[in-house]
Amino acid sequence: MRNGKMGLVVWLILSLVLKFCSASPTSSSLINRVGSSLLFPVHGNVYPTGYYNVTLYIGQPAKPYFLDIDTGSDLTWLQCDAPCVHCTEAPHPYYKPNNDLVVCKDPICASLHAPGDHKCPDPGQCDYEVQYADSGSSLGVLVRDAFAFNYITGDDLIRLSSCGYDQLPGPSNHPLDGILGLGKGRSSILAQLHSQNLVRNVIGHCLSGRGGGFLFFGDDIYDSSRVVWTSMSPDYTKHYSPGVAELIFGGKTSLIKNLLTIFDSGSSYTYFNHLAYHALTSVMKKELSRKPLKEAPEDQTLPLCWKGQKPFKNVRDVKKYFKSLSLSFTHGKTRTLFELTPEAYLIISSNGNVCLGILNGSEIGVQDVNLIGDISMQDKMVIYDNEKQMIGWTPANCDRLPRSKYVNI
Ligand SMILES: *[C@@H]1O[C@H](CO)[C@@H](O)[C@H](O)[C@H]1NC(C)=O
Ligand SMILES: CC(=O)N[C@H]1CO[C@H](CO)[C@@H](O)[C@@H]1O
Repeated sequence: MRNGKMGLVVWLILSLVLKFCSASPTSSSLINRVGSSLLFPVHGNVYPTGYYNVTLYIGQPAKPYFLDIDTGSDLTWLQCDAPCVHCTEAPHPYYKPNNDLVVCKDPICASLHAPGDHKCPDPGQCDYEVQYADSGSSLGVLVRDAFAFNYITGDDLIRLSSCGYDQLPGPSNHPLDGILGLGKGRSSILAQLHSQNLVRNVIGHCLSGRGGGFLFFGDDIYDSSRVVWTSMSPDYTKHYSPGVAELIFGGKTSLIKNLLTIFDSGSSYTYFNHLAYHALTSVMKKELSRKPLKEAPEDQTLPLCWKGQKPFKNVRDVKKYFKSLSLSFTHGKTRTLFELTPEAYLIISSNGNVCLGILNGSEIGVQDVNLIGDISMQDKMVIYDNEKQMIGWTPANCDRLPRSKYVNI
């Protein structure tokens, strides 16, 4: 889910079809081998950049595009030259759609629309409108195109090209070419890779608090026994949600129960509904009134900032004034905790103040769900296993790519 403002735009949506570019006789057996992963280095940070991006090569010939990684939506979008209305400045020339439009009758097109809402004013194309949580909608058409990547299993490098996908432009404050939709819907890139038997139906990311990190498809770059797992909620099928959580302050005080949460890498910050936000900020303000920190309303970086005697450089400088938070998920008799240390909810602004990176979701129109954004997922491997219907996390050093028996792009 992206929270940036979006206008009405003509977007291009690509549908993924994998093809071998240089099929060697052994390729297909390697590709079908279970236990392979695709690994992508990630760039960016929560602050000041505000997103994490990967580079994908799309089209024939393949051209690079920087895409925001978003586990909160399914469609992958590029700003495109269709022509583009309301497009924003992008790092690369706009994608030029090929002529391989997905037709309206195509099942993938039907899967993007609610039943009964799938109309075909122009049978030759699949129109799509995406509604964002906070603002307006974006329009697009579905196109098939190739998407090239290097795929390594063992010591073998296989170059594939696969057909792109749904393209959508980045929100206006993000100088990117588009969004990589990593959700669990049928149109997601993961579903497409999985349906080609390339990888298990699992994705994960490791976002470093120092910037950068990696994204992976497949299930063999982590040790499952070290991961804390919780079930995905069967009631909430659109997003990666472990269901409802209890928010706990300082290890013992229960602030609020029944917070429906989703893990959303497309959101830089974490968003709580106004009740939880109110409960949290009240208790924090009370705690801090006894500490040498003063509210700094003049700092517009985020809604709530505090200043110290001297400018701060790092969250480590202020950690002692803040308590940990945790989200507790209960499924049957099992209780799992997702811990938020101060690093997982604070940033240091360019003015040297410390600011709360948990925001009031009601202000951007997100009220029913609570979004666990990038800030709270830093320095953890977060894994979305659609086969077991589990979400898992484990502390990790995201600065180093996992040892590359696996991939690199
Ligand atoms: C959160 O946002 C809503 C909507 O703008 C507002 O009514 C509410 O007062 C805000 N809550 C806090 C604690 O700031
Ligand atoms: C705009 C932006 O931050 N782009 C980065 C996206 O990732 C690539 C590497 O994959 C970087 O080189 C870009 O600077």
